Amino acid sequence: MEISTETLVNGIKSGDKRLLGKAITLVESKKPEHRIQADLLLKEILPLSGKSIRIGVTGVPGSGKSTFIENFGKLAIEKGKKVAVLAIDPSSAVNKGSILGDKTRMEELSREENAFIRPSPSSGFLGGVANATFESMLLCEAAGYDYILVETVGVGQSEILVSDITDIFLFIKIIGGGDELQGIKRGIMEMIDVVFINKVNDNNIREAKNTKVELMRALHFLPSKEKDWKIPVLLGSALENKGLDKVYLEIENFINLKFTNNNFHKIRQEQAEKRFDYWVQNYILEELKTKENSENEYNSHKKNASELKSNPSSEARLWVEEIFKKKLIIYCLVCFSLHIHHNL
Ligand SMILES: Nc1nc2c(ncn2[C@@H]2O[C@H](COP(=O)(O)OP(=O)(O)OP(=O)(O)O)[C@@H](O)[C@H]2O)c(=O)[nH]1
Ligand SMILES: [Mg+2]
Repeated sequence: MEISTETLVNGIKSGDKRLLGKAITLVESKKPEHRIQADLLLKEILPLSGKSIRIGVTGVPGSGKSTFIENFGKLAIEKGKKVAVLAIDPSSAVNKGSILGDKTRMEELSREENAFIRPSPSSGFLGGVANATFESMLLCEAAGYDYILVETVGVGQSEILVSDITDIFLFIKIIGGGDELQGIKRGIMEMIDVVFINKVNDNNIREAKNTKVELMRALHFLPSKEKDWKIPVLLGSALENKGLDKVYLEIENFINLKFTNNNFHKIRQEQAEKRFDYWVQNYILEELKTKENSENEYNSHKKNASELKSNPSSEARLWVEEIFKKKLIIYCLVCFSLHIHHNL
């Protein structure tokens, strides 16, 4: 990356979308030299970040997440907000394709001066993709975006990753279909703060209302994520711009309640702690593998696990214990030789 950190910082501060895009490319990069510059950049912009409302949007493929984000984004802009859109796409870690990037969606929103749209990182491991999205979020916040919408692309794990980096979680549901059919597991239901039943029109309003009753019944049995919050189930159409104002209002209500309950910053801190622990594990593994010259041992233990010769957890413990024993022996040898040297 030829662009200096200073240029990137100034570009972000002045709202230059091209430089914001370059900065995001930098934090997405896995090259060690890029990582060093990314850390410097993040250090500079961190004091300017944190002021946005981070909104996660989930729902089965085709439920209308992108359509929702596009029209909701336009609504927020009408209300004077700046809107950034990011995506988490762990499936691209496997197929290396960027789903959001391939589609010419959100065209109208992308033409707005106060909108910034970034397709999902095109490759990486699960946690890495989420981390890149989180850091991209910080950059967008420093650039003055008030609302950051994160679309989950792909199914399953992406919801957990998104809920770990956002303040509010929106579920775009289609009419009918059991929750199992919609791929919505109990664990994901527990993360939801607001539900929007999409694609509702005059012809299916009865069905939509039945879906609402069913869903409210299911939600009733779940523990409340936020004290005094009753998850609203709203009906509307993202495409026809119906009901989006109600979602806007409920988002405001939810965020205000989080502040009243003193949970807004508390939860962000907990999320940061979780990320910290995640990276500690990652970096320790990296260090052990590379610096302790134990990559071969690592691979051989891993092979034992993968060939089902032994239990993965026992095998992992064995490898770690071996490394620390080796370190202890070296330490004892050093101490011993210093001791002899001292006594001579
Ligand atoms: N009739 C109707 N169609 C809608 C509505 N909202 C979205 N759609 C259509 O549903 C299709 C899928 O919408 P998307 O917004 O791409 O859905 P998505 O959830 O982002 O899909 P993936 O990103 O592929 O998971 C598109 O053809 C939209 O035009 C709606 O309110 N009414
Ligand atoms: Mg989409």
